[in-house]
Amino acid sequence: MNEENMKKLEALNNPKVMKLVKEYVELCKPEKMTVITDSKEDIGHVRNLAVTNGEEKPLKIKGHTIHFDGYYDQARDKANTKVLLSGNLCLSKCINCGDREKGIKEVLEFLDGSMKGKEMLVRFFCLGPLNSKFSIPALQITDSAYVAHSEDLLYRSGYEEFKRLNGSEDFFFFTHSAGEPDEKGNSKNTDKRRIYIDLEEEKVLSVNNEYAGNSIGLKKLALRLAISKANREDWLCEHMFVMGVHPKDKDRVTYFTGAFPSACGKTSTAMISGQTIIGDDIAYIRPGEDGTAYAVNVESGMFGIIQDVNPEDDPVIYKVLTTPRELIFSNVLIKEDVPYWLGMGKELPKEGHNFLGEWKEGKKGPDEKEVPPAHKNARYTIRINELDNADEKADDPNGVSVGGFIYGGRDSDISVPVFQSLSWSHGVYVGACLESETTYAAIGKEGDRVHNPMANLDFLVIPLGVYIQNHLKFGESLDKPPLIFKTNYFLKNKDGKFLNGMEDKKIWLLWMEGRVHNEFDAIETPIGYIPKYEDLKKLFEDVFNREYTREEYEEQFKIRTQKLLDKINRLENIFTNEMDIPSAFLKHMDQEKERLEEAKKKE
Ligand code: GTP
Ligand code: SPV
Ligand code: MN
Repeated sequence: MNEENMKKLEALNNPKVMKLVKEYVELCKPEKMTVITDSKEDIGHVRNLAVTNGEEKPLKIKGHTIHFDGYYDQARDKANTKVLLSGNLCLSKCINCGDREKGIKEVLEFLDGSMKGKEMLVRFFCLGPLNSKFSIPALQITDSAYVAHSEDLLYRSGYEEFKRLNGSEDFFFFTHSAGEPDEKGNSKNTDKRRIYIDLEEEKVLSVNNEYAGNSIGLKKLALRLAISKANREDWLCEHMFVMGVHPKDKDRVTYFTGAFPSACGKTSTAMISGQTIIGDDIAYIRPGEDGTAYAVNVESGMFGIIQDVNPEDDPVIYKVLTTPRELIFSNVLIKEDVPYWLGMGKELPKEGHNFLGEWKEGKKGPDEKEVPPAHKNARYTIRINELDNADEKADDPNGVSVGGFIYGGRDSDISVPVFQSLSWSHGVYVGACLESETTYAAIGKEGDRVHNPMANLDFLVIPLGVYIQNHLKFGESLDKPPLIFKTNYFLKNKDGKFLNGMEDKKIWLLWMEGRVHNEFDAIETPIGYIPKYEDLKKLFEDVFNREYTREEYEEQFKIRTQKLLDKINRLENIFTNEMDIPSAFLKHMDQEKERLEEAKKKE
């Protein structure tokens, strides 16, 4: 450790930081170690290192770079992500747990010498706005300049925040190593990829991977630690966007948060034209002094899905991706320093460079599968405060008062495009019963319908029953809890065609906003309140100047009674195998079943 680095660490006056850094330098054996403060020079060093060490390459547009993850490292690895618990405990059927002692021993062995010949970066960040009751300081050690650079785009710098800690041990800690590189520079030993979460010491150890969802401590790894912290401290930590909804010709903004499973619509919703974005992935939510819920974006940037971003469907994002700014593309196709991706609205080149390496049409990967030009889970990384549609309260340490929660998933044949729950506790039931088809954002089969409570299943580290109880309690503690809505953008007709266009979600959003202000009547159905045809017709006319027909409405908003009953049956099987499911939740399930059976008799 040279003098300059030592000084930077000493200035923090934090024995735990000092101890951890020394411990992991000794274990990982990097060639060099650099402590990065919040200064422009230090952060610039990380950005340059990512290019000089080959993890990123500059592209044609100023500030844009490309990073490729390894062929087998294109999504979150659920199987090798485990919550470590002492004494063979299991939290829930749906949570991947492992023995703590064995797990730590295993991952420390993989980390031993993992940074040989590389530069270890020591980073300080703040989860949530600076100097706020929401904020959680986080220490990240990594040998990947791409990971550290991504974190500079995605999170608030926290070296100064660590000084304010005054030596406290209360921070999250993440160690990551990409491990030994292969000939392309990617993690070689993906069979030894591990992401182990230690709730006891609030740390996560991650090795032999680069894909952001596995490597970036502050993203989904911190989400898991924060869910445990929120459980202890009575607030909520959710896989949610935070956005401002701005109704036309009205001088007001209403804030919404929305939970959708990975690749199911958070970014697409938060970036709808005419609205403002605070965050697109993770929110901390606490009760405010005025009796409403307050939310902040944990992050300050976006790691967004690029597939299907085109000038017609996502004009706001498309412009961001095609103008100069600091931006990292990952796993798209590159030809002559220009990026191409699936669904971008123009023809893609037949050859170029992608996550396989040199690629041309028809080429097969090491698994003998034909390789598409760009990966479905290809993404872009940007800062939110540079966007024209960034909300003015994006960094407000108090957060924003939330008018509504939205839950949504990929559901081709059951749920209506939008409805409002009957009450807070019924809304918790609706969120906890969310089902969605699996996507390319996690390794494994796509398109399987799975139960994904609050879109947070992959990140749960507390028993499902406790998680649901916390939501019930949270709403009860508020004078004015957010209204809870459910959306479904993915309803299809018999021929497999989507019943709604991409932009239709704007109408659902404006309807929900109006409901928060008591501006629309609604129809009570067995599942909750659905919009009246007349209100949607007017909204479609006002916003898109398009006719929304009664036939469209009837096909989209019919209550599919039998399918809903089948769904309850599926979920009953899951919930009876879980411990401590709150009785209020089970009562909603029984009551909804009764209402649906009644309705069925009348059909
Ligand atoms: P993570 O970043 O993985 O947490 O996901 P996200 O929830 O932010 O996903 P995102 O909004 O980026 O959704 C990605 C995919 O959903 C894209 O492939 C979109 O084309 C598709 N999508 C979003 N909105 C709609 C919609 O209204 N209709 C249809 N059919 N597809 C949509
Ligand atoms: C998700 O998978 O939900 C994402 C991308 O937002 S990441 O968690 O970074 O893999
Ligand atoms: Mn996500």
